[in-house]
Amino acid sequence: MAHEYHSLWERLGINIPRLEQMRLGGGESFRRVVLSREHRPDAMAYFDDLMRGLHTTRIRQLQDFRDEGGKVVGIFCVFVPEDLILAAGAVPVGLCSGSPFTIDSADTVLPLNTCALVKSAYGFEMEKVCPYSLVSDLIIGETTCDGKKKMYELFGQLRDIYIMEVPQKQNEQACALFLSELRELRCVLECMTGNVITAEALADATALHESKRQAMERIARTRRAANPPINGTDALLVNQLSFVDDSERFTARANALASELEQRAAAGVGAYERPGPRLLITGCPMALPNWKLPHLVEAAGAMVVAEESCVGSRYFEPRAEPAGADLDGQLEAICRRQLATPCPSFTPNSRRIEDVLRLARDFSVNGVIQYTLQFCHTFAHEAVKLDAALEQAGVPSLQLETDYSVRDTEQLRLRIEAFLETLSRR
Ligand code: BJ8
Repeated sequence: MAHEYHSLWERLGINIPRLEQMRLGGGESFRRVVLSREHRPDAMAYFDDLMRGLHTTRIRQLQDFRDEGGKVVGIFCVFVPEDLILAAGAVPVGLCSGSPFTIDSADTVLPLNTCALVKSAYGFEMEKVCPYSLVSDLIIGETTCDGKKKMYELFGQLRDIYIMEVPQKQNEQACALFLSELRELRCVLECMTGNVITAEALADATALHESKRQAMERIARTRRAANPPINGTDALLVNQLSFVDDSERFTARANALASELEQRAAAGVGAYERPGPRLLITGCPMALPNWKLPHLVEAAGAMVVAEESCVGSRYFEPRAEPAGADLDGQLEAICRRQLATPCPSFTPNSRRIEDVLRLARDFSVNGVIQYTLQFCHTFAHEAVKLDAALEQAGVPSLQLETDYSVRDTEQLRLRIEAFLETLSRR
């Protein structure tokens, strides 16, 4: 089937043998980790298809859009406002950074003590196996953690990348700085697309972005049920796919899924054969196809009921403040919404601790797992404070540091099982 996409991949300059190799392994893990689960909602069929067509049908849609004069913008981080991109008539897509497949290549260039997410992203560009990057007309990086920031400089030697400055604090000066970055990004987008971003177009795009995130929050809320109507891996998959799908279509499908989940929850239909301990995972973002931790946790008998992550609540919770009618007022509202993201590259970042405690309460969790990628200093340092806050609140927690490989699977499994054992004795 994939052969019919070879000419498209060739046109984009994709390293086809490597992509084929990656797709083989990826397809097998998708079947084993996601599709083999039982009691899945019917509405997941759409997201399964989207996943199957990640390198084929979705890329064709994006290239068709470009052939009609449209532009695609690749992003790595939730700080880059998707609504500003949409308002320029362009399509935002999340770039590849969640697979171990490209890490060996990245290791030949990047310092070894770099997190897996950064290595994976760089390796994808080196090997030319991320179709989303190759179909993008503009790539936007951002000044968040040092690992990403410095990797982008090397990425820039492979292809052009525009860097947006994200402040390190969340005060008024930071807002002024970020607002000026948004104004500059507006000009960059207008130049690239040839479209003027009007106040009306931006209001529509922000409304769409808001409804997309509301749909995701609606799905999340159903997981408060005693036996959640969707398992943790499926919920993560939907959040991951939100970064690559068409916003309007995704919103409609996410709302359809939410409706089914609400009905299932009302009828007491759960996704778990035997409901286990309820866990919240907090920490580094899990980009597609990183399902390593939720898979291990749920295979051990627990239920993942919430994610405090940029592929989770950090993405869909920050709300847009009421916007002024003019463009600058709207940009300011976007600025405040983005800066409300509890990202550990801010100092201080106490909002994240408050969020984790709130989510732990709202989702009645029995324990929290802090997920940190090896060599990620921002999350590792915050884990110390978060651990103390959880202990004070009487919420058991487990800190796990890992990467994208399977090397530590057995060790992780033992630690997760031991943690679940302590929860069962409480
Ligand atoms: S808004 S969390 S997506 S920066 S895991 S690359 S922090 S060394 S991802 Fe992030 Fe944006 Fe913040 Fe969210 Fe660095 Fe850590 Fe690697 Fe990380």
